[in-house]
Amino acid sequence: MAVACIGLGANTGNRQANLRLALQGITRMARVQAVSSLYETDPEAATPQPPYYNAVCRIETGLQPRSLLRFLKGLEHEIGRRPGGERWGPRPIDLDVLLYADAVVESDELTVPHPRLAERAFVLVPLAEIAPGLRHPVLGKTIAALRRAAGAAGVRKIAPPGWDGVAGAEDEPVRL
Ligand code: A4P
Ligand code: MG
Repeated sequence: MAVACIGLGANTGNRQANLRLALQGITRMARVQAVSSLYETDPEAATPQPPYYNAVCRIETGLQPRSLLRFLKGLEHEIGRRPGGERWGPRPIDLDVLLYADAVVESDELTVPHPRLAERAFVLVPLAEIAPGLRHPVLGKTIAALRRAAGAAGVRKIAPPGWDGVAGAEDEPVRL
């Protein structure tokens, strides 16, 4: 089993519902250990597009990195994303493998840690909530340090942890 962090983003449709569907889907293949607050973020994009909802989750999974990516791509399709849109274009759901244990992967299909992780406030602000002490295996810096350096411009909290109803749900005591 390995601990991995997944970035979730959506900027079309019912953004919060799309992120929740993705988290529910992820529970089919992984234990969701923690989910960040929900944020609305200014788009990083070449053309004007709606603001994103972003969040990050920490999971424990038996899938290897490439299988995890393929599973997440299938989930994007289930939630209504179709291939062929413009790069960084508007999308109902985007699921990125941000970190996978301390693995460094570089192939045509998959780059881990995610190549733009270290400069994106919309990733680092939620990631620092749930994994501040994790160290970026290439840069050697903690997520907390990267988050401090990136700041939080354009990142607004919409809802505190618990918005998704998924994290730790299986650990809830049974109420009779
Ligand atoms: N790929 C390689 N490494 C990874 C990885 N670690 N995780 C490949 C996920 N995918 C990875 O991705 C294109 C290809 O990247 C995949 O087929 C996979 O093999 P995609 O999701 O199909 O397309 P994309 O998302 O448009 O491209 P890209 O380069 O992944 O963009 P990003 O970095 O995901 O950025 N602004 C705000 N505020 N919030 C956002 O969430 N997201 C993006 C997309 C741009 N601007 C944003 C946000
Ligand atoms: Mg992507």
